[in-house]
Amino acid sequence: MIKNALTTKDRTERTVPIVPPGRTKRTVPIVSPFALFVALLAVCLAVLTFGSCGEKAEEPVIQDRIVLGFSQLGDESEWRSSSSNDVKRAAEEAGIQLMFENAQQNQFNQIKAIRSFILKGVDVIAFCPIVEEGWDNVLEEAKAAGIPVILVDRNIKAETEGLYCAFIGSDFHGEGVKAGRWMAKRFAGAEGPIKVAEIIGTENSSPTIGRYEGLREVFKNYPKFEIVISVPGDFMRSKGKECMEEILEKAPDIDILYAHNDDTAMGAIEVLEEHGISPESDLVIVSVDAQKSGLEALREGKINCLVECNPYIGDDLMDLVFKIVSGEPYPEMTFVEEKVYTDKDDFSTLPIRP
Ligand code: GYE
Repeated sequence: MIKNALTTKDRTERTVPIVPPGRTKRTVPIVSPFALFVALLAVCLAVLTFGSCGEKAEEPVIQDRIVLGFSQLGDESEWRSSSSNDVKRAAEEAGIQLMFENAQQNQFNQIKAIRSFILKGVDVIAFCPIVEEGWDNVLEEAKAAGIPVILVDRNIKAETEGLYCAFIGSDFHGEGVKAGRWMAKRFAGAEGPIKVAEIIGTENSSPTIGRYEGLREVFKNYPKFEIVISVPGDFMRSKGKECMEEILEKAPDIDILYAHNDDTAMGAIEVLEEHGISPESDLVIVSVDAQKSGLEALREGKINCLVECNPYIGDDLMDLVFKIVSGEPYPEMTFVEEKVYTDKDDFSTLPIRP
């Protein structure tokens, strides 16, 4: 169970008793504490300034929708675009006012965005932490301001507990395990050594750590697999190309390419083809995500196994936001459902990705 959850006291302090009717219109207006404070201050100042002249102070502006500050970590992959689009769609459909900031793959920008959400007095902050460490200070600030924080997609390592109230995303370790198990099955009759090259994602990020460790956990039981090279691809197609060039130079004789996401796999496939190596027959390729390009490559026989990572968590996130704001019980950990798609599947059953 989650260790960093806000205490019940923290949560109830933020409680606003509303029942969202149809999720589009509130019967009771929600007022951000900070907005209310600023509005009241403005009224007091107006009364002090104009009171003696007998003029009426202006009504405070009351925010009648829940305000969610969302810090997206960047734009590095197809998965990320799907995630951003889904959050925007779900917020609109739920009638939640979304303040969306894109950090362009920079932790400092994310911290800046979170600070700006705190200053604006949003009701809830959600963010996809680019790396696991370095969030304690800014999350302490959110906590001091009484603003609940939800981790979306990636996880963090915090030094103190109670810095966020919920997590919603994937089981990255489980994804690594699924990839390893599939490899073990595919190479069940084969003699070792079976040489694996790995293109990892962003260093020190939770998906990279989970997918890296999950695979190695399975391989402990199958010593015939040998990870001969592991290079950082930052989840980007362009870096996937660079990684594949490096792999071909340092370890040309591999049996399996394990890419931590579709974009790096696609970059690698491009390079393999440029070098006259067939992704269909010369090696086995395993990737994570199962977004549009990955699924197309699976259909074309260029990828053999796709471990799904589900970016469509917008609706669950908005549900969580409603529950937290209205003081209802809510799940502290939500893991989304994910499958494995392989070259042996009936392709007509594969999901269609936008
Ligand atoms: O797998 C990758 C993206 O954090 C789960 O980040 C996400 C990962 C996803 O860039 O494509």
